[in-house]
Amino acid sequence: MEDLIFESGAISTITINRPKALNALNRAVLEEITRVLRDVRHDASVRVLIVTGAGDRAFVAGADIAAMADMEIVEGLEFTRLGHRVMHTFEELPIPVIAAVNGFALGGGLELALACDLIIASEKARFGQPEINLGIIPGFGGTQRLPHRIGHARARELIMTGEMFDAKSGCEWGLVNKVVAPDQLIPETRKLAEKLASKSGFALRQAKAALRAAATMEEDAGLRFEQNTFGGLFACADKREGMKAFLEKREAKWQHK
Ligand code: DAK
Repeated sequence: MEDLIFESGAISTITINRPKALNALNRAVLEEITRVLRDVRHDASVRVLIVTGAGDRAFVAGADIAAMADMEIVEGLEFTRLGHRVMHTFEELPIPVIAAVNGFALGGGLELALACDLIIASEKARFGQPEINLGIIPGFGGTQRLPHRIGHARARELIMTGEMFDAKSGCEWGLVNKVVAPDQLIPETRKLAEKLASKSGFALRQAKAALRAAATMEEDAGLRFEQNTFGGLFACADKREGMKAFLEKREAKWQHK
């Protein structure tokens, strides 16, 4: 599909490719992402996933306003459910997902970045939830994930005013992991992806699950989840290898299990 480019490998990349519409998400793109994520989920050779936008202007400027303009309630509900499923699938992928934000990440674009584990942003990136200016509210999870990530006060202000913010502010607020020069975005993102790919994939998977519990569970349940997950790792090959390699002063050779 032309609107989505998928480059497969140990470090795989999804590029939303509708630069003329600033990579806005329509139903076809969301369905194609769903299909690609299903393949990624079942391909053990994929260790890290990068998500980015084509061109130099936008990561994703939101859900496709032209497509939403004529939707009635039933289509609107189906569209928001499809978007929610896609964001949820990113969160539930057993591998780390990095958003490489090259430009506008607005509405559904910010929501997509929020569903990723890490965000590297170009100095040119601009973020925001401008839905209020269209007479709607964020519909792909922003009202829940944004306050979890940057706190209620800022999220309320951003969602109620619809104002944009830059990458530096995103970094100061704990949304963005690193801000880089535009020409360094992909090299820096790949460097981070390679670092992650060098770890035990199995331990990373458990770390992601436990970190997710911090957002979805009460603290007591989350702490129990961590104990059980931590305990379970002691039955696994990579735990034995990691500790043995440390004691033998050599690099670990991970089996990812
Ligand atoms: N959808 C469709 N096309 C878009 C678009 C979008 N979100 N954003 C930009 N484009 C298109 C523009 O229409 C224009 O197309 P042409 O006129 O050239 O054909 C082209 O991209 C270039 O945009 P501009 O000419 O506007 O470029 P500027 O540099 O002047 O401005 C901008 C860039 C990013 C500031 C501006 O394009 C803009 O404000 N875009 C809209 C951003 C926005 O509002 N994003 C949030 C979208 S709403 C729900 C389901 C989902 C959602 C909510 C509810 N339910 C069903 C309940 C999620 C909603 C959203 O994400």
